[in-house]
Amino acid sequence: MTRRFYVTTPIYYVNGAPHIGHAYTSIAADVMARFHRLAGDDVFFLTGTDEHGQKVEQAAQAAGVAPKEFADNVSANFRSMADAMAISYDDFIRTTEPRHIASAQALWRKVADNGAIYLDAYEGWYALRDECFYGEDELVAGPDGKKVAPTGAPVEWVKEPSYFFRLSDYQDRLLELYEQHPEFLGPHGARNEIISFVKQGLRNLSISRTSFKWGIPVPGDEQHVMYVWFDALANYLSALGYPDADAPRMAYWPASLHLVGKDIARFHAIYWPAFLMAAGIDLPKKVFANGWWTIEGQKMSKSLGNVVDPRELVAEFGLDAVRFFVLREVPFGGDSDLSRKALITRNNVELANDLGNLAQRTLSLVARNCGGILPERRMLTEDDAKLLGQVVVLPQLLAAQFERCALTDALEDVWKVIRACNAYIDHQAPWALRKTDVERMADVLRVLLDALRGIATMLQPFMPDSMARMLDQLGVTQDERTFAALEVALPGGRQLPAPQGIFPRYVEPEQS
Ligand code: ME8
Repeated sequence: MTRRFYVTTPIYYVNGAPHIGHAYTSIAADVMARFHRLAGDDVFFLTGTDEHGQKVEQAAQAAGVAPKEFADNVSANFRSMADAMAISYDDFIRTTEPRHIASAQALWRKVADNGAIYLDAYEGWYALRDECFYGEDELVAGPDGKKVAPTGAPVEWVKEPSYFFRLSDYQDRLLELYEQHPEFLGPHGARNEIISFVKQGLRNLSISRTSFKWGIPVPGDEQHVMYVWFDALANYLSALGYPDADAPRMAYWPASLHLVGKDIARFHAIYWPAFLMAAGIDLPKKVFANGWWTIEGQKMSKSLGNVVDPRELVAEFGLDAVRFFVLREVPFGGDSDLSRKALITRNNVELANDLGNLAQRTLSLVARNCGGILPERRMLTEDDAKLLGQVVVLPQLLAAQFERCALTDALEDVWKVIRACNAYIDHQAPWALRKTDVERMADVLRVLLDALRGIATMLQPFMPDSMARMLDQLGVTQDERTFAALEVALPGGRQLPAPQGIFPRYVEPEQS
């Protein structure tokens, strides 16, 4: 039976332009979606924009445009960033769309009908930047001695009528969820943090605001708009057609994976499952939090002027070099630093040298010495079998790594094989065999071509464009690019196209 795989990115706030941090989570989710498609799963991949709330309203005011018009522009920018990064989303949800508004209201009604919402008044701290309520005990001293949120965001005292969600009723069930399903939340650091936060005791959550208008009206009480996080989290269901149980996309629920940044783990691992429990809806299978990027050692911020638009990096280094770098540089889930030097080194050492040269050397030997024709697969020597044995297990090995969101480890598994191929080609020296044993030369080249096919197939999710070009050069047809297709050897005799370099070395332009 085909397995369904529903993966989501956060929906991004439209209060500012997209940057490399946003692109990062989307690239990781894209790699997961592409991997599962190639594994034969039925994939639904959702991304989009989070357009309501006070933060967006204020950004629109500052720009002197109406919130909807502002959101239209920034949302289009996020979509074009996703397209530029080759994010293969199946749908792009916007929270200002009527389908989302109706769905979020239906979810609210369901939760309210089940008795989990009541009207009261909120008095407490709110951090606009985080769109988050904080308890007095969570605040810390800021640089000027003033109280700030644990994230460093300024807080203000808010006092207004509000609907509340009975979050405290769900404390035990949430702890049970983390306990019984250790795979629900990762990585370990985020899991431990959330568990200890919940163990300290959950307060009921204010889920509506009356002091501004830019939000989804609370059903039955138009004085209130929904708290932006209730609205935003509902996107994962609204895109599927909730509450229409017969909507074909509802078959994708529960989500297989919500990929988020570590800053918003709390909302996804506490609030979201609690809302769903209250509504009687199945819980997502997994929430995984990626780490944080700094730029040349510094936090990215508008005031420092170091906000990196991923499209600028792509223009300079190429898309696949950027996609590769962000997932290769640090174990997925950990924090990392984006530096030009590290990006160039990864590109030159691992892409241009380890992989690009291997392909180029092999393919040019085939072009020169075999007339560009794919040699037959014949008897394998022990060395051949050992190398190909490492390739054959890659789909299984990577599936296990993907299951635990270990994207960097998955790349390392492939690179081990690439390094083994380089050792093999140096040891077998097919260029020398040309003079002594032409048949053995053809066998060695065939082994290398098969290994490269396996490597390129497994790397497609990470670097779709360059691996498509590599597979073209290896004579692999479109139908032969799935993981399952690797089980069938290509028939010899195919004419391969003329080899062309795939990963150029990056040379810093001369400073004048
Ligand atoms: O939080 N490093 O939207 P947002 C790594 N609308 N990832 C980063 C990053 C960085 N420096 N900066 C941003 C919101 N991200 C809500 C989400 S979901 C129902 C609602 C990524 O625009 C990371 O995934 O602030 C983070 O969680 C997300 O962008 C926050 O985007």
